[in-house]
Amino acid sequence: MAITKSQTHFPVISPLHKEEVLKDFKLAVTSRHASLMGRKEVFMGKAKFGIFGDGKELAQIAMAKAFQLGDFRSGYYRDQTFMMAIGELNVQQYFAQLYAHTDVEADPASAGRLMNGHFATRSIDDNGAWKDLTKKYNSAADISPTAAQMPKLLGLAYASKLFRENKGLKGLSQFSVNGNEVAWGTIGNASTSEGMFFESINAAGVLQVPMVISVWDDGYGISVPKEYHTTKGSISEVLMGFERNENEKGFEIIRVKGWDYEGLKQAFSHAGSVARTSHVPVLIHVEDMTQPQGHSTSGSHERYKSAERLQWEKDWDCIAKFREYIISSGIASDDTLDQIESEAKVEVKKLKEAAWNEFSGEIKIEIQEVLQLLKSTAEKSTRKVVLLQLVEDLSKTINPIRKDVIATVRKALLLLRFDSESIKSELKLWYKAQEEKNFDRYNSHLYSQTQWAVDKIEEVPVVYNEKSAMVDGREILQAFFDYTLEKDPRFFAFGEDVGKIGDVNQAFSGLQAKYGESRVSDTGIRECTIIGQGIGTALRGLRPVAEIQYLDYLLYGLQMLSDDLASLLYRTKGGQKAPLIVRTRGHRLEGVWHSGSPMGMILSSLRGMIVCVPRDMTQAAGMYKTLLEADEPAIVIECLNGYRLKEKMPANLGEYNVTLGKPEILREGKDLTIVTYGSMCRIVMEAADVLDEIGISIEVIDVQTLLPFDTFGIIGESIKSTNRVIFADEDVPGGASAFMLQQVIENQDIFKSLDSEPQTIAAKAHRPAYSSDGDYFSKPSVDDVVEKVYQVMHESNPKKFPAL
Ligand SMILES: Cc1ncc(C[n+]2csc(CCOP(=O)(O)OP(=O)(O)O)c2C)c(N)n1
Ligand SMILES: [Mg+2]
Repeated sequence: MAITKSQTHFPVISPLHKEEVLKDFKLAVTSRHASLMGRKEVFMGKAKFGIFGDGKELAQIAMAKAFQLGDFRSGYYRDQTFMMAIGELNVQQYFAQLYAHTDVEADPASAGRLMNGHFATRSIDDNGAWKDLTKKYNSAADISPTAAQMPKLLGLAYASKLFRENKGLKGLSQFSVNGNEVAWGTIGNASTSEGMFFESINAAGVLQVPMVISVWDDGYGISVPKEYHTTKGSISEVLMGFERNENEKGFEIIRVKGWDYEGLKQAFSHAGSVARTSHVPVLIHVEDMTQPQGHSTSGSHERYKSAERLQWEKDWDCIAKFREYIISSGIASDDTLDQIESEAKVEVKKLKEAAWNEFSGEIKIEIQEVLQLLKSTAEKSTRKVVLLQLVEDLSKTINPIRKDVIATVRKALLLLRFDSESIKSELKLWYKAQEEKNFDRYNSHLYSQTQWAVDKIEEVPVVYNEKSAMVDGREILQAFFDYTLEKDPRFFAFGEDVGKIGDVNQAFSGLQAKYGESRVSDTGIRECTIIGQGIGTALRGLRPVAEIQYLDYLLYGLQMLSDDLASLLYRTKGGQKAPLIVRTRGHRLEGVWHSGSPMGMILSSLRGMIVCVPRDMTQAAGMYKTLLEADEPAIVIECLNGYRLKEKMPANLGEYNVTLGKPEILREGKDLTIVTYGSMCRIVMEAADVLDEIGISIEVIDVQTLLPFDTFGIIGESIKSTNRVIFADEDVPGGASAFMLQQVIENQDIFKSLDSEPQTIAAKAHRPAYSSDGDYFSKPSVDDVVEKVYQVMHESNPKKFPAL
């Protein structure tokens, strides 16, 4: 299919068309004035930073016309006009986000948690239940890293394919109407240089999904012109090899100008129908866009654009061109357009002020309360003079924010430390109430707060009977996945080698043949978009298990997990969820890239996710069960060396679960507690036998999950009876072993119970060397554990345990 060349068409002007054009003009100028005033607000100090959608208005109005109920957008910070056009953002909300108003009503996208230009719709209600997404215009929740909207865009589109092809999903009417939904992406021209853009484009071409990706091409990425970003300076040129033809599937590629109102409408309408009806991905390269105010409030574009370029941007500004078009086609006069524009400007100003008044009004009330309290406290206190000084300072603050209020109270409480409780109790009470409110405003929703939180899932213990045979660990997983595929049509799994051979360790063996490709499938080698595919499908009500073949390769997908998935619930303040389960295997096999245990990396980057570290496949299956009943995103790290080890087949497979956050005592002992997880459990248990023979009794605890971490206080209780503790794992020193130590020391009140210094056992700081000797000299062995425990016992009783 040839590239559609952009040209201005002059349709017959009906009253209806005229009305539509003038409505579009009104929206374009409304959005433009919001951008212009937004920048001023930042320069006046009322907001910290601003990035705006000026210069991109027309294309977004055209995109909104093709966008239908049930569709999804996954885009970036320029899309304000689109969001306004679909009715999911009004001007007041736009300014509320700019000011960081923490009220969900005021800023439904992020409740003030994200800088402006980060859009989202709310797909779950306050109880965490899904809304009917087919009756809504949907936008995924934006994130700042360039091109990071792409991987989940693929997943949003892939969900439509599953809804169309998997007959078992037909009953899920609140998520899809026969897979008719299109996923619409937007991206800046410079951001197309990112690897994840190309990975997503390729995957969409392979999968043939209804994804329309529009490139807003304004010729720059901040100060860098497109010649430095893109081969031949044109992304549509570069992607021509992806174009479909009569014999081969691929992309529909369209090129259009950002100022061409009729051309844009035609392009988006065509793209929408191709994607919707035939599930063909479409790329729309929108050229000749401008940035009237430059990139953002961080700088001015006069620094890097020539006078000619700046003049060109004025001449080819899409609103100026739209105006010319309206006048030359006889739709309206200059005066009429002036009139519309000045009305729009007045309206924007009014709504901006309303947003400011609501935002600052809340804080003003808090200030009044604090001033009153401080004054009355000062009257009773010996620190009257300094307290009244605080009163004066706070009342004089220009554009005060919440920090000014709370910092004043905290200073006052420090000053009041010698005053009696009765003098300061009112102030303290007020502060405590604010702490709760501020927790909700700034710190809530890292994890689910609803009935689908993992800690709300009731425990069902594993049961064995006389028929329970000893089988390979992988057979337990296979039986569990079989059971779940049968039972839950929303459940599906995909990844490298997951389909035909049922994963490299065969936990899905035979299941593609049994349930079909829409349930168990192979993907290309593309970890980043495997995660995106999982996020996007989970955002649309499905229950994906996305497989990363080896834990060491999680790094390729980690960015999406960290930036997007782990922060989703938090950054929307409970407005969206994506209960994706990432399945992977690690800890021990062979060598530098197949035996890693980068748990510290995971713990630091994936707060917001559940981190499960099952010691065997029975525990793993129980954890999957819990996760599938809950709605929290999770990663499950199976033991790479455990698939062929024998385990007893549970009699209630698919029913029993594992309570997450609850460690299990694997062996009772009285001298020392060892806290560990995963493959290290077996090593520590072996060491326990050796130690037993020399008269040292150790208690072994498997934490089972690192996030959440021992919410039952089981480790602390154990230490209170053994009085000694070692935290052992096979991450680098200072990794997850240090995390476990910190969690127990800070949360379980053990300091006074300790008779010996708490210790950690970890791997060497480098990655493990190859082969069995490499493992022995890199990772903690039974001997290492024995010696470390012995050393602790020697220090406490050198007579009984002489130095080795
Ligand atoms: C991964 C990443 N690197 C760098 C940045 C900083 N950054 C923000 S916007 C931007 C330029 C993007 O240009 P383009 O994609 O053309 O979009 P435009 O702003 O021009 O619409 C850069 C480098 C970022 N947000 N994310
Ligand atoms: Mg650009």
